Amino acid sequence: MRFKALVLVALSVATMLLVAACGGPPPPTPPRDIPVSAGDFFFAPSEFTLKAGEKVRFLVTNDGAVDHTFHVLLDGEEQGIDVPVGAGNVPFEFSAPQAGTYEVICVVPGHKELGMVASLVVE
Ligand SMILES: [Cu+2]
Repeated sequence: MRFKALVLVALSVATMLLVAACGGPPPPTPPRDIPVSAGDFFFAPSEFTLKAGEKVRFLVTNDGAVDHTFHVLLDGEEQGIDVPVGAGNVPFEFSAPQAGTYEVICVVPGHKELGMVASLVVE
């Protein structure tokens, strides 16, 4: 009788573990949205803060009269983000692999010099 109870408990525990294991990994967390205004000639906000490895989604809206771009650089090196910002809202995802102060610029000639620079601080 005691052995039967023990077997039942063991089976119950095994079943619970099996059910828990079949649940699979939790669904991925959606990226954090960061709205950005690209105007003539600025980015607003002009500073962003995120964590290394955090997935964010920039929602860049061109609020100016001319085309702009959104480039991310670290120590002058392009980080694979080369987004033209024409009319409308341009969403794209970004994840900074390492901590540091990245630079966001518009590469249309003259725009960076006119103030299209933002700082992206990755902690
Ligand atoms: Cu621009």
